[in-house]
Amino acid sequence: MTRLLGALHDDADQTDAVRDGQSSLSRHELLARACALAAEIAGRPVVAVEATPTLDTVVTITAALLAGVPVVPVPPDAGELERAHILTDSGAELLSASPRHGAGVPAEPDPSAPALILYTSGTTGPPKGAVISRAALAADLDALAAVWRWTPDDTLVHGLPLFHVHGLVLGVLGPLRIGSRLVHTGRPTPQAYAATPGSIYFGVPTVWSRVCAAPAEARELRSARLLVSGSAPLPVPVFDDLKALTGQAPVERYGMTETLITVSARADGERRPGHVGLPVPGVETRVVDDSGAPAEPGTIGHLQVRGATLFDGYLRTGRPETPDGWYVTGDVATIGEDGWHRIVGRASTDLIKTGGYRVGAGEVEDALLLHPAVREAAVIGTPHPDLGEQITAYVVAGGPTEKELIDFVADRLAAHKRPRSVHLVDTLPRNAMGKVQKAALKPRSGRI
Ligand code: MCA
Ligand code: AMP
Repeated sequence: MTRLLGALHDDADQTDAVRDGQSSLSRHELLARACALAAEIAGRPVVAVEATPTLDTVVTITAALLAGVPVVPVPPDAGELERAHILTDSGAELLSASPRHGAGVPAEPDPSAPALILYTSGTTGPPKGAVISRAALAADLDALAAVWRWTPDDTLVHGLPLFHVHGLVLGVLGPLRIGSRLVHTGRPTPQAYAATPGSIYFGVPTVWSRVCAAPAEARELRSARLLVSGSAPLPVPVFDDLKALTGQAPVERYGMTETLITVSARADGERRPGHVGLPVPGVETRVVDDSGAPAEPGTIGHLQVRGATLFDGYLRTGRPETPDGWYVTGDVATIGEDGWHRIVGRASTDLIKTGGYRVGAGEVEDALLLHPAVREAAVIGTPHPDLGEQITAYVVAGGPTEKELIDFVADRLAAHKRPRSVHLVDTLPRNAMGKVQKAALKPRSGRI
């Protein structure tokens, strides 16, 4: 399909192609509104969009993609520090949608052109802008369409945020390329999913865990075709409960902002608890040992990926990769004899996954250190029954309470980057070189 959002240009209209809690748009209406806005923004170097979970966001991002203008979705709850960083670093102008009427469909931009700049956390420093090309988006969505047998007959239901790969690329651009309907529920609650008929439902493990905790709502999903889980490890008990309550096992898939979705279970194949499946078409994977040599099947090592879905690189710094073009994911995994992948964990303790959000420990530490009374800070992920991991901070400070420090971070960074708990301590454990020993904090979590 030559156009990135191919189905949007189909003659066959759908009266409610995209719907949120309040209203809906047909394909023709979405295309007309987006073309009008595209005519206004064409030629700008890069635009930013306040990515609220609304149809306006869908229209604005669609317009930028039609115009070939790279778009930066900004988390609506980003605190002042994070927002300023994203806008300054990308040089993007924040768009407010006020389209005129009656513009034609612009010419399709080159597939190699950048489509999205998604800000994502590293282990240290502020988030980096990952540049994702139109070709990578198209390759990934086509691969998932094949693997999940995702067609125009499907109705996708989800309530995920529109500023990450999961909710935006799969959750909005997927339907606009493939032609399925999309219903966005605003928030991904069990009640909203149960009340919204559909054939495919997307969720992060926290969403599925909450669905299982609401059995009446879970049973409403029995008529779905696919329940897809990703963005973080799906605990085996949640896999089992979901299967028991809905009559079907979830389809797990694995990915990253930098690589898009690279490994998945098939719609018509096995679904194995604790495993994320096989590489999708166009993607190669391998597991290597500490020396970089390929690991034996079933052996734990470092997961690397290569192929058509990789990002172009971070803004200004490019794409880190091995000399033969493999992207080092930072995830520790096994690939069995039969090719099935199991994600074991992350190589670094400084990337935390909380509710499916990726949070860099360094970014939260830097925010805490801006507080005049904070002398030292160490942030780690600790197990949380609902969120997978929670953000836990150990802080050496004279004066502020735990709540003051949580609120201090919340003012500066997105809400999910707030520590859930702050332990005020006299000193942080350090090695002879003066480096904080985070491993020494982990076992003592909650007891300092
Ligand atoms: C949160 N709250 C707090 C604190 N933290 N209150 C006090 N102190 C804190 N430290 C508040 C929240 O503001 C909220 O309040 C309430 O507690 C509940 O918060 P929470 O438990 O976090 O639940 P939630 O707000 O319902 O969010 C859970 C969620 C959310 C819906 C699962 O985490 C989510 O949308 N996750 C999706 C992330 C995602 O899309 N990741 C994809 C990345 P109030 O209720 O008043 O607001 S892309 C990716 O990973 C790759 C490519 C892939 O593979 O997909
Ligand atoms: P992000 O860039 O926010 O997309 O986060 C990517 C990270 O999420 C990966 O490097 C993994 O650590 C984690 N992740 C994504 N999907 C899965 C999954 N199905 N199972 C385990 N971890 C996952």
